[in-house]
Amino acid sequence: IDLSARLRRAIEADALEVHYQPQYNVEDGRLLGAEALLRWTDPELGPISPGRFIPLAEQTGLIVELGGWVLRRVIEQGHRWRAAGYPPIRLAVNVSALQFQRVPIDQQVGQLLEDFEFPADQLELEITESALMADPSRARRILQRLRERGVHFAIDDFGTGYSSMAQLKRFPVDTLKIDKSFVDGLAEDDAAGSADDRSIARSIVGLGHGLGLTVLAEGVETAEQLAVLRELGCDHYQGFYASRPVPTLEFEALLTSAPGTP
Ligand code: G
Ligand code: G
Ligand code: MN
Ligand code: NA
Repeated sequence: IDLSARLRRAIEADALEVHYQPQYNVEDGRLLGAEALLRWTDPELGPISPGRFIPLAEQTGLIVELGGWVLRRVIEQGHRWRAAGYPPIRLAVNVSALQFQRVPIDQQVGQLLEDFEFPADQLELEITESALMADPSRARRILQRLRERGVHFAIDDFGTGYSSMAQLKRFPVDTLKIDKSFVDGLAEDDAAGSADDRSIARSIVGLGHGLGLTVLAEGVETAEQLAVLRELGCDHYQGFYASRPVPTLEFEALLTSAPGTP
């Protein structure tokens, strides 16, 4: 059977998994939230990366079910953590561009928040610039509706797209995520591009703060990168330096032992 039939089967059988990558405050190392990241292991083919199956789900229309599945799974998990008395954190869920175009996520998310009595302000949706720019007025309406309920929005992979400041300030977003590609070279002395990466990161922090937004750096792998981000005034970060995306139980251990950088 083909890969998309396997994926459909996996969704129906609840055989996908969500891993959580913690997000921290740069200044004091406090655990603030986590990005939910899908993981799929096919019984015969082994692990298949979301970089492969998300585009497939988009092509086949399965993204509707898949997107709904991951939102439900994360909100349900968030509800459980709340009920169990874990400290409140914000959970971030990726919404792909085609998913955003095809699924009325305002309705989908609104319903799930009600079903699980989940506080809207503990949910963040990550969207790319290109998803917003495909149909800016529709995007604005959808974001507005969810923002009114309290849902947060982050712009994922920021800096790799082409949105202008003028466009950006018209969307009710809360966070800019500095793309990993600009974080990679942040701390290398004299390496080609490292001065550029620092300039870009500095500009994004300035732009974000100028618009009243939080700025988060992703893909932070070293203490040196984190030190540069602290110098630049970047607010939050995630990355292998602190933690990889981890399964639910491991994340619970992090929640229990919070706060603190590793
Ligand atoms: O976790 P990893 O780095 O392998 O993810 C690869 C890509 O897949 C990233 O771009 C990430 O945003 C995307 N991705 C992971 N989980 C989800 C998900 O639940 N929904 C969507 N739309 N994309 C996801
Ligand atoms: O596109 P998006 O930003 O959602 O993708 C997040 C992806 O980046 C996930 O697949 C996650 O596993 C990966 N990731 C997170 N932190 C790091 C890191 O420090 N280094 C590397 N190489 N990948 C990371
Ligand atoms: Mn993301
Ligand atoms: Na990203």
